[in-house]
Amino acid sequence: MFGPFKEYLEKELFDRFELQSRSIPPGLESNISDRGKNQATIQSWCYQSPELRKIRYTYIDAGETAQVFNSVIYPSHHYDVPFLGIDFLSFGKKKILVVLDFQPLFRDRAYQEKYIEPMREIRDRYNELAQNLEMKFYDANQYFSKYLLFAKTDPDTVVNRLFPAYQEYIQLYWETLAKAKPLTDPEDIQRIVKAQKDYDQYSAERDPAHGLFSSYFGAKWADKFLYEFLFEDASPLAVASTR
Ligand code: BLA
Repeated sequence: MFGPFKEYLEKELFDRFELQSRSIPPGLESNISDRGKNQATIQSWCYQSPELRKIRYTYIDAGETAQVFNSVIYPSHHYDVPFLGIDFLSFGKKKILVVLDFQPLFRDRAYQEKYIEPMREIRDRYNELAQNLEMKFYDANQYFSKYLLFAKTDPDTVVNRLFPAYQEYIQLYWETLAKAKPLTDPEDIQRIVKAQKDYDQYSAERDPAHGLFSSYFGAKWADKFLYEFLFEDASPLAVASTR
């Protein structure tokens, strides 16, 4: 269902950046859960470039039961540019949830003007994908922008509306990155290091995918995948022990 989205992102990345592979801890690159006819595979890819310190994406293919495409792009610590966050999920073809955003590191007016306002024009042309749904796991005011695409939708809309919207957001993201001025003051850079780490901690603690990963691959693998790959700058501490 989301194959063309993954291929588009991949081609863009390879055409535009000098990518180097970034290692994924052994055993986490892929996994297969074989429960008779409900086979599920998960596969992940990870790269870096001078501008982007971590580019990761994951595809879960459980046939008709579940299709998931998830990605986060982390800019270098020399840029205060938001993360590009992608989370597209389809369960049994009936329940399709899509989230796409420039995930802000900071929430002040100047940051908002610079990095979030430019999304507005695109968002306004894809109203049906911006449904203002309530968030149950995350706080919409933490690491989400006010122009995120967040929708419960159907396969036709995925092809005819989400795909063009996705391409426009990604193009805007590359433009944003190209325009960004690298930070040079070590204090400014440290502020980004901290903000990106806080995002990993927040995300690891709340990720609604833990249950999904556990059900296919077991809780131990799920914890490892979250804390050693997806959000590797988070420390497991409290949360892992309560699971
Ligand atoms: C929700 N994301 C979800 C859900 C799952 C995932 C299972 C719950 C769906 C439901 O309501 O049943 C899946 N999350 C994943 C997977 C990975 C993951 C497979 O991290 C990793 C491989 N989530 C993100 C990113 C964004 C994001 C980058 O990982 C930003 C675009 C958003 N996912 C997001 C939001 C929800 C969600 C906003 C709804 C959560 C809520 O209601 O609070």
